[in-house]
Amino acid sequence: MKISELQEARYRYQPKLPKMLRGEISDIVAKEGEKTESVADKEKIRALFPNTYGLREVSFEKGKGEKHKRERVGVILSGGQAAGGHNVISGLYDALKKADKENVLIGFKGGPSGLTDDKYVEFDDDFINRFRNTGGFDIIGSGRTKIESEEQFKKAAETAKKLSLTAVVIIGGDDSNTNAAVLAEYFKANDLPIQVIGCPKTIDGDLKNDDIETSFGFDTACKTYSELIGNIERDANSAKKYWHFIKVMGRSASHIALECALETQPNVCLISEEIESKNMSLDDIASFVADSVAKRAENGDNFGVVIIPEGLIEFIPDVKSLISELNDILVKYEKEFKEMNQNGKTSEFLKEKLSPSSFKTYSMLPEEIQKQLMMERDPHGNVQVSLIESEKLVSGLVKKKLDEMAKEGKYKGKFNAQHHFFGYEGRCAFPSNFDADYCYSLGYNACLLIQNGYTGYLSRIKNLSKSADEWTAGGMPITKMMNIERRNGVDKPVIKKALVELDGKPFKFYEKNRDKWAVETSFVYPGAIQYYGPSEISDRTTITLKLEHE
Ligand code: FBP
Repeated sequence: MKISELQEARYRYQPKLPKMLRGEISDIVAKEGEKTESVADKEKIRALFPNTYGLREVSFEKGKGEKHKRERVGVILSGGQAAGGHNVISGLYDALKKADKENVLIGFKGGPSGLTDDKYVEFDDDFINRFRNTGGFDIIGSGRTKIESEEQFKKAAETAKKLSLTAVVIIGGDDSNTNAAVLAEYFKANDLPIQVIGCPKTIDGDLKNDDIETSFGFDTACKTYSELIGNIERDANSAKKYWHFIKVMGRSASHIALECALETQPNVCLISEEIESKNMSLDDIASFVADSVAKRAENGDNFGVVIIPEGLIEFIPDVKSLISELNDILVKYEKEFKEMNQNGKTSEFLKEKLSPSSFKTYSMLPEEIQKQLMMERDPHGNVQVSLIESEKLVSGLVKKKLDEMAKEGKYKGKFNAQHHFFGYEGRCAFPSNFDADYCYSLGYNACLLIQNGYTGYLSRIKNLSKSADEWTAGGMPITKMMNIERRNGVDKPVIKKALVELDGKPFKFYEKNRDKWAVETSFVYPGAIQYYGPSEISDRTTITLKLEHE
């Protein structure tokens, strides 16, 4: 198979480990901290996880450890791709082999279903070496299966017993690590000596808290999108004839949109969390963007860039209520909807079932968006926002608003819109040095958690705004991050998503500058990810992480 020169060079890149993880595995010891409680719904989560609730936080430090047991570990890549997944696996593999050459790493194919359906490969050096420091999840593939039925648990246990597994590592986002917590609890409750460790993955950046400073993949995805947005800004500033509406991934939280805005300084960046907190309607959003378009037109600048977070639609309060009602209705009347898709009587049916205010919101939306809102939910009950063309929705509303303003003599300009969606482009790029190092460390550290007997923990590497030398390693009980949320019409224990904090430093920085950016052309062109060269360029991380932790 032909490989690129960059891939060839990246095979030789040695990811940086925190200083404290270097040296012999047996020279690292675990130190336990405080007992933990879940972030919310304590009693309910405690009752659902009687064997894995309230565990203590763990930090690793240098010291004289004991001889560890022999391991046979299975690893799963779960959910959406994020740059660095291959490095989590190579870090885990290297640590296992360093601890004992006889240790075995097995990769389950196609996500969590690989475990329930007994589909796996066993890794060796040649296999792993072909994937070091590369993007993608193609080493074993990924999937979004939710392990929740008794039958799935039994099948997972059968596979694990058949393969004599001592542990399973799940590399995933909030939903996938919820799977990890549930599986850890099941194994414990059934006296099965199989540990479960999670690793925080998601480009969305919403799996974070005091312990998990960022999820992997966020850094690479934001840098990739920011490069493209910067290129578009430069094109806009050259041609001076288009307003570009750019939707960026991030199913729920707006961390990606915000980071890209901090990197590229567009004219407008919508932040879903702010829209929700200010109770902004679709009309308010249109006025907000149209205001920038009109002010720039007064200066003769009929061009600009607007960044829209993928999850926007679910945060507009009236649309949010509509979606929540639709979620319940779609589950309750599944059969009827299948029939209706053929006879086109959806609107009449919804008029009967939705509340009057939600039906009004539904009726205001363009037909395409109405259809997109009715599309099948993912296996975790989420609306598939990547399929909703909110960039077109917003530009359409802005155009309407500008037409009204023109009639009132408040706008004289030209408005031509271009639309973009940057999502899949950023998930499988070669991991930035940050993600390559972070992921390798997460995988390596997962092995230490296993060797020290922990289960139901998330691999935790901290101090990430400093150089890798100063990073620290440990583990955090997954139940600490959980709360109860309504999914597919049912209350479920899930990891609480971290949304953009409106009093956090990244948003405050944006808020302070946005009025200027809205009118002036303050674009910044970040350029492509650099893998080699001066460390201040090739190892730099996101502005978000820097602002949050400096
Ligand atoms: P994860 O939460 O699994 O990491 O996935 C996030 C994401 O990339 C979102 O940004 C996006 O909305 C979604 O996946 C797309 O899912 P799919 O790959 O199934 O189309």
